[in-house]
Amino acid sequence: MLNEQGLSEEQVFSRLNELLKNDATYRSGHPVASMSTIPHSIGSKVFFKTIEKNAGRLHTFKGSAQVEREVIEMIGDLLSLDEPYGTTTSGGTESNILAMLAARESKRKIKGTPEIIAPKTVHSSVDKAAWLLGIKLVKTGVDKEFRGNPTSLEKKITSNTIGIFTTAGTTYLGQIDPIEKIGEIAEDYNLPLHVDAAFGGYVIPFLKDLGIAFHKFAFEVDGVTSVSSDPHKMGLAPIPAGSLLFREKTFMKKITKDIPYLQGASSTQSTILGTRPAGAILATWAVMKHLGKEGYRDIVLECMENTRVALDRLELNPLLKPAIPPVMNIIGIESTEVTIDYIVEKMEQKGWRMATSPKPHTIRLVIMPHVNAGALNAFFNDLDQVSTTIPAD
Ligand code: 0PR
Repeated sequence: MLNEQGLSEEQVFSRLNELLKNDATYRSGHPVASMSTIPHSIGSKVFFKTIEKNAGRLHTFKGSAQVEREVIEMIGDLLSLDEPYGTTTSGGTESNILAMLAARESKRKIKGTPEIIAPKTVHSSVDKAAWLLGIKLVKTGVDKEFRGNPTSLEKKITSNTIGIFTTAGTTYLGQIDPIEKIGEIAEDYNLPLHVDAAFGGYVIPFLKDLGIAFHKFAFEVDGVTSVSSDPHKMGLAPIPAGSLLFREKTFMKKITKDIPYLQGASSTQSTILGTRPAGAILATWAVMKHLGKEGYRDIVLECMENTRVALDRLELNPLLKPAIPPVMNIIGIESTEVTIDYIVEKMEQKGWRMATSPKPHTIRLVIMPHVNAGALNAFFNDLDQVSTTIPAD
């Protein structure tokens, strides 16, 4: 109910703080399955200072328009694209919807319902995009390590296929699809290929720099048409910050709509949202400029070292094991004795905010920067106890 008379600031804060006691805080280390984290402090500062700016009105906020272009260029640098066409978005969901829209609007004439083919490990936002855009999402098989199977994918191509979606850093296991092989298929059939690197976009380039792993996943693969990558995940920007980059201008044009009553840069929009916070874009710019490649490399190294801490703890528990050797800072944990549901119930009672994945049925750990060695050890102390306590019949 909206009160008739306003409350004092003090009353408002006191009531709000009471309500927010139920929120987990990143500082506690408890959200161990979140892809967000504490934004870098420079990002928070810029965000608060620029809170009233609207990126849906880039004619009014011309400086912000320039900053957005520079953000796209910096992300292009990470994704091996010198001349990127693209836009910032509110996150991975919006980017996937826009990438699918670009494929739909670029399609040659087809008779039936347009189809997008994707390994079954794609994020649920790809299902959402297909649902919104009237597209049939055809899901294909994965190998033993949950990477998309190119042969299974190629077999599903029909005259109604309008594009292929893949993932670099899957939500459940952090796995990377064989983008190079799938890129060849996309080229052979002249189909647009989207890579959802919402999570992996700020991880995979640095795994390479660190000599940990080398994956071709973005525009260095010829067949790739578009890549999404989220600053508000491993990019350490405040929410909502996503991005979608295209290799060619024609695809960008397919998602651009005229807004005839507005002037200059405001007279077209390439996002789903109209009014949208420029603050998140400006904060992304500040965080990226401030950290540089070196700063991100250090963060990824720390997350990978903490992933090792988690793996070492897992090895000590004979009843738990990782579903696959982790590719990045995401681990899916399988339990051999006690059911995942039981473990989740007991861990939630202990105050952990748990997440599971269906296939393979695992407990999901995302080792973000706030999930430090201390938080991990506290988590595993509880997990060891719960996973080795067989429930009574
Ligand atoms: N792509 C991948 C690979 C993702 O993991 C996520 C987020 C997205 C796209 C969507 O990103 P946004 O949340 O920025 O739109 N996955 C998160 C997770 O599973 C959050 C999430 C979960 C978002 C379910 C949407 C959703 O329906 O932790």
